[in-house]
Amino acid sequence: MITTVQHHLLNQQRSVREATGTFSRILSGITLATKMIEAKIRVGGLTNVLGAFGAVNVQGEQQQKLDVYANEALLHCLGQEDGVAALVSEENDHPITVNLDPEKGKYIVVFDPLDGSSNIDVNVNVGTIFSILRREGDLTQSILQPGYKQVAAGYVVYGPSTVLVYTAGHGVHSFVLDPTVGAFVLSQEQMKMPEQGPYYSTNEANAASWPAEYREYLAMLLRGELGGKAYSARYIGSLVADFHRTILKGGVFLYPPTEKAPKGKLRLLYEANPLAMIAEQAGGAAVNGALSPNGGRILDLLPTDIHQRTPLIVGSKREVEALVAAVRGAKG
Ligand code: AHM
Ligand code: MG
Repeated sequence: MITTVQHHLLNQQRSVREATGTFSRILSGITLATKMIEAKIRVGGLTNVLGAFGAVNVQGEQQQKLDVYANEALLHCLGQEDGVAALVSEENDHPITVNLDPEKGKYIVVFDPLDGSSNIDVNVNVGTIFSILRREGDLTQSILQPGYKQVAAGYVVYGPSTVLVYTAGHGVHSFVLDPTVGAFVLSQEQMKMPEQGPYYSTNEANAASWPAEYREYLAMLLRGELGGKAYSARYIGSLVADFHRTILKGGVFLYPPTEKAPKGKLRLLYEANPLAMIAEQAGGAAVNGALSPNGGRILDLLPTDIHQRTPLIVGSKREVEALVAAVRGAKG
């Protein structure tokens, strides 16, 4: 039997008494937008969608950069939904309000329309990341909720196949886009991240400017002191793709603070939070490496700005716990 993502969500929602269908419609809006994005990516080189925004193509039309297109697709597919109070995008400086009627606009959707943009022009995996929050009174306060309050989170990775992974707080499920019917079809329910894995994933070119404890942590992984086997490296430079490998194979992805980006590079609301929720739901962990007993659990951080950055260490439990111990050992 084929189960589409819409069926899957409806089945899950049946157990929620007050479910009105709004949430399912929002997810449909997201999946429609990601199908539009994937269709553009598939023919990228053919239709002049690659390259700099602002350039004019051979037909004399304005070329549209793929991340601008991706943003517009999401704004279009979600901007007409009554149940959406506001949309927050990496591509927009400010939230876009949709329906401020408190009786109707119950959700806020936060997204990174096309993550890994440096990979767009070289035909390497990119992705879309999203997070759904419940509006609780004041809009700004609702947008700046800590990640543990997310109602749902997910991502789509545009790779050799297009895969959607989402959680609504009851496990993590993955779907593959079947291009022949245009539907995301269930491929795995209740995904679990291995407790430990073979890979570390980081931009090692930054290592000289990381805090020393991160270099020591990496050296420990390379010496095989965690679990007996030396780790191997994998780094794509697209967070969604690096995370997707980590959830399937186990290991750790880390983007520590650097001299250039002392607060980290990745964004809390639409990169770290959704992936942290998915990681935890799959049995993994995500921290920012703070010197606190839980190592700065990502989902506990209280955002102060919609585009706020954070260091991110996410992956299998064993590796994330070892990082927290390394930070505490160095500074504690
Ligand atoms: P983007 O949202 O502008 O694409 O930036 C985020 C990306 C992530 O996908 C990836 O993990 C990271 O930046 C790579 O950064 P770096 O090139 O510094 O290694
Ligand atoms: Mg991004």
